[in-house]
Amino acid sequence: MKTKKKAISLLTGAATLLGSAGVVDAQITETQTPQLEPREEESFTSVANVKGQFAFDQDTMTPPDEVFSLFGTAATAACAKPGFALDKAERQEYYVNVGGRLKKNFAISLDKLESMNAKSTGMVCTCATSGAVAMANVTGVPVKDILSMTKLEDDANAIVFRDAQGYGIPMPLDYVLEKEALLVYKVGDTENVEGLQVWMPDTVARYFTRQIMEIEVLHMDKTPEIMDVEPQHRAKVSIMNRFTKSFAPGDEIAFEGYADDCGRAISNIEFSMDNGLTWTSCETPGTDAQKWVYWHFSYVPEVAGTYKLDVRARTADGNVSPLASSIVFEVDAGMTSS
Ligand SMILES: Nc1nc2c(c(=O)[nH]1)N[C@H]1C(S)=C(S)[C@@H](COP(=O)(O)O)O[C@H]1N2
Ligand SMILES: [Mo]
Repeated sequence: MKTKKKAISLLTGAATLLGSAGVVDAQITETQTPQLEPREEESFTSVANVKGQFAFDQDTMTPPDEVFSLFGTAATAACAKPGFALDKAERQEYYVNVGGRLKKNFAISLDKLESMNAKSTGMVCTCATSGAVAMANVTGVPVKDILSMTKLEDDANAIVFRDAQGYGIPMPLDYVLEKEALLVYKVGDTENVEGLQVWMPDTVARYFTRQIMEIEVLHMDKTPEIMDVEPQHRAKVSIMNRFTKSFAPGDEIAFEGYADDCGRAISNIEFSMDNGLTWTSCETPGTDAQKWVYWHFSYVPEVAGTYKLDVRARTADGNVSPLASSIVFEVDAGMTSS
């Protein structure tokens, strides 16, 4: 899978239509275009009811090194501070303080955590304020197992995972236990270079504190509410291709990308090649809502031209992506089909 960092160059036309949505995170949202926005008449070769070969899976994973840096780029600087890798000595000294509304405060080392019963599971990490999503098989210790090392005070109703700078957002304690939040030290087969990160299903990345130094169990007057993805990032969809050359008429072009709705099942991936006038809807039956949908769509252009493919997702509960993902590609008659 290619990174999404090189995304923009092909799509400079899209950026001007974004309005305020583009400000937060230019690199990623530039590949997503609002659907109902009036557009200038552009000279794209229009194909109504585009036909192609569709397939999907839920096992495609983000390469671990991209998971660690996915959101820590300039693109999402507004939302995530870049982390840093621990060296060997720092890893050996790494420990987490666990305290707050507990009968007994304690500290636990990374070594000790790695020797406990581990749980591995496929999970999505989705940014609330951009199109970024990572899908990984993560390994860690359930937060529940850490807390069971002591007793909680009766009034405990919230929990926060903080880094050394104090970054962390309180969550309802029940929620974290019910979602089986994990203190993750391994992503795929790779040691988490930043130490510990909290991951949990159905929850946006801002809760996934990296380089956890402290876990505090809290009593709050009002139990905090869990934030969802921003409305324009519901039913998130992204095209992962980065084309560097033209195609020839008759070439099969294999598009691919992901779709995710933060814990809600995706039911269809939809494609348009006439600027959203007609959509070809492909069903994704039986999807696991805790994993992204990784889709493939192959299309064979018959004539030369400049084309634009728009992709959007539909959820089982009837939501359609407010932002389609778009890619422009050239089919050049001078090229010979490969
Ligand atoms: N320590 C720490 N963890 C953090 C953040 C942060 O600023 N500091 N940002 C959160 C947000 S908003 C996102 S999108 C993800 C980014 O994760 P990554 O940079 O490791 O890919 O980290 C989350 N965890
Ligand atoms: Mo984020």
